[in-house]
Amino acid sequence: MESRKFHFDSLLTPTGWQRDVTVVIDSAGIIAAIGAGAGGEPIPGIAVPAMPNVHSHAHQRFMLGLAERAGPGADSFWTWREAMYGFALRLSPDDLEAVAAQLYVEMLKSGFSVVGEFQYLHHAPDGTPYADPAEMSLRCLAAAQHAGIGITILPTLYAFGGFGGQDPAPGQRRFLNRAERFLKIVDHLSIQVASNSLQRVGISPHSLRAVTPDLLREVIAGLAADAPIHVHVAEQVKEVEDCIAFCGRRPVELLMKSFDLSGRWTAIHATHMTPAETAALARSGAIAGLCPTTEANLGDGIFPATQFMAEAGAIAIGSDSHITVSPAEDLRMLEYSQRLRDLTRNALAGGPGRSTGRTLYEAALKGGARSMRQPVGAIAPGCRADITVLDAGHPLLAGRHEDAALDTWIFSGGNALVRDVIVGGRHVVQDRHHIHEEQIARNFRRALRRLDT
Ligand code: NGQ
Ligand code: ZN
Repeated sequence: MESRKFHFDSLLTPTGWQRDVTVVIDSAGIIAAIGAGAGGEPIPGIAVPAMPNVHSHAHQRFMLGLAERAGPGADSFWTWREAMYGFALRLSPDDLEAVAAQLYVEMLKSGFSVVGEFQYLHHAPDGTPYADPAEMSLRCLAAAQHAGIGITILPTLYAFGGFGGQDPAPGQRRFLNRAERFLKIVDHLSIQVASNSLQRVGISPHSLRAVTPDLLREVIAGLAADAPIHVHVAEQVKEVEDCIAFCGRRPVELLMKSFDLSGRWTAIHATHMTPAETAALARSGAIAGLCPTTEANLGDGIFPATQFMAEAGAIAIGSDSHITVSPAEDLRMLEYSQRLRDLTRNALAGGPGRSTGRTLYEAALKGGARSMRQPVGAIAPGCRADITVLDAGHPLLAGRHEDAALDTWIFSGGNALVRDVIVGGRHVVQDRHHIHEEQIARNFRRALRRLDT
């Protein structure tokens, strides 16, 4: 790619809002300089760093709208999970690639620029590995490449059906690996991403239900020292109860006792914590990967965000099941969950006079970049040029500037306000249109017809 220059009317930098600025991007898609005044291609609107989406299960995109019907018995996370397994058993590699590409276009159009793909459909529907055991994760990389989104691929380590090494259920057969084959998948993906500046590799031990600490330690010993590690933890009350019955400790306690958590770790959900666990997780430097719209959809509970953020805990957001794909809506739901619980307003603003949207947006940028381990999350020299531009001409933004515009996006306008998105200097969403959206949508519809939903 050639080096490029874009001009923005209004831009959020680490030192605050700037007006009338030109961003110079080098041929590798990295920001070389930010300067005052005109020059370069004008992109009208309000520019902010694009948001990382740290938690995605791409395959779940294809069951949207099909799990919101009641019964026969009482509905719960666990009955949803059974339904999800049924869908997961049907996707071929071609289907997954088509579904993921469509999802990634939707992410880009909502203002995300990099995705953490927590990918656990490794094998054929009967549980037999594909000729290349990394096949399904490679399809996610191909989909990301086609869509032009950054990706941290996190192949999932999954070996057991419950705490203490229980046998897996038949519906989990596509997910299963032990250390040796799992590390082959990681190695193959590492070779694949080596020359791609938008892609990197980490791992995702599914949960302390699906891996034992010993198995996970064995795998970590075989990884690059800085590879990110994402793990689901303490999402459901039953999971907490089962963990206590198994070992006398709660899941977050067990995780922190078994591993030396640090900024390399992202704890997904961490919904059910005591105040002592909340403080300890915040101090550990691990990122809390929150998925507020999915957590609401699945009836998980409310993350203790007021305490966690007051203790300087790092947060990031993810669209997880993709029930909605929208950084604005996930941040809004996070804030509203605290308001509904505590009967307050501006629960997470972080101090008098501060904008709630700005505080949350900047926290999720910083935590998201660390969680993805990619040079994103800020419009500053040395960072990748991942930029989301809001439509200043939209009536909702009339007379709204800077923090008030950000708050209007997050609390009122949502995805409808996103006009342009740049990833690594490439202008992939232009005036609400993704450069490959027709072809990707065609492939997606074809896959859906094949799957006959
Ligand atoms: C998942 N989803 O892996 O897709 C999980 C459900 C489980 C969320 N936790 C399965 N939201 O946790 O066992
Ligand atoms: Zn998940």
